Amino acid sequence: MTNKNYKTLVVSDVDEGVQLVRLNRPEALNALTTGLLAELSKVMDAAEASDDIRVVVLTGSAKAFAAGADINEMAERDLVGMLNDPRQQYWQRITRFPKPIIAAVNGYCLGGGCELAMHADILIAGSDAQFGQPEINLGIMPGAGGTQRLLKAVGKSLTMQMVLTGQPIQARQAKEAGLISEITQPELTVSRALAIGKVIASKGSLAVRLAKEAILKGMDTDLATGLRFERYAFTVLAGTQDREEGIAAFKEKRRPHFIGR
Ligand code: CO8
Repeated sequence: MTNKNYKTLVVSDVDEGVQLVRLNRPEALNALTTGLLAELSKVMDAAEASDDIRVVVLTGSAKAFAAGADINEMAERDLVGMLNDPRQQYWQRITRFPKPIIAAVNGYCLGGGCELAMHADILIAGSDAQFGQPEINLGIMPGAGGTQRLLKAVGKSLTMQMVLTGQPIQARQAKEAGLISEITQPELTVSRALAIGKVIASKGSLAVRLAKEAILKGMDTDLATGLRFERYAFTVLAGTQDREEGIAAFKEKRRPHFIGR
């Protein structure tokens, strides 16, 4: 079953705690319009509020995860339009999403599309995927994290090469560089992402949330601050029923049943 209330997304029913969201602008290789980002933001609001949704899997089509920001729309925005760009709040919405996001990437993953994929916590890709920041070919540069998140994921040299030449890398190089964690056959990317999502969804949601927060904290802080946050988060979990259940289940040699408390 899918939700038909979106123009640019296909949102599937939640399955074992995982919601699949498919970008759906086939006429433009899923180029990201303001409307698409607004819809995605709305989906994120609903997913955050829902206890049933533990993980979101974000995907595109077989040909493209997303080929970037919509260039036609971008062309209409001048400097003032950019300063007042409503898309900033939508990107922020995705950044602040507290539950895990898995990007299942096939085909072109370029510009804003690559930046969107890098908002995910786990990226997996089909062997035919290609990742790039081609903005330089348009006389501009990445504007939604492409210089920063890519740098943290793959380091300075490859980031410079990708951003300054505009040339994409293939899935294999993306895996070697640490941008993605797994390569699959293209037709299996989504099912593999859903399977990973279901494993995560079976864990204690408080532990998942705090672990995600701690890892992201480590992306943009010094080690001592990151370790302090980890220690606090670890300590907070000592007060949860899920911790008691996890330890009891281990001792009783059974599967834990976590309740998110
Ligand atoms: N925007 C709008 N339309 C697009 C885009 C795009 N980014 N990419 C593809 N399309 C459209 C094409 O215009 C074409 O439409 P039509 O059939 O009406 O002519 C249709 O999708 C199919 O595309 P192609 O015919 O070009 O397909 P090909 O298989 O020949 O080529 C490519 C595929 C190589 C991906 C090619 O389409 C391409 O180079 N696309 C543009 C890639 C690009 O430059 N992306 C970066 C865009 S800029 C950006 O992302 C900045 C982000 C900043 C975010 C800041 C937020 C605040």
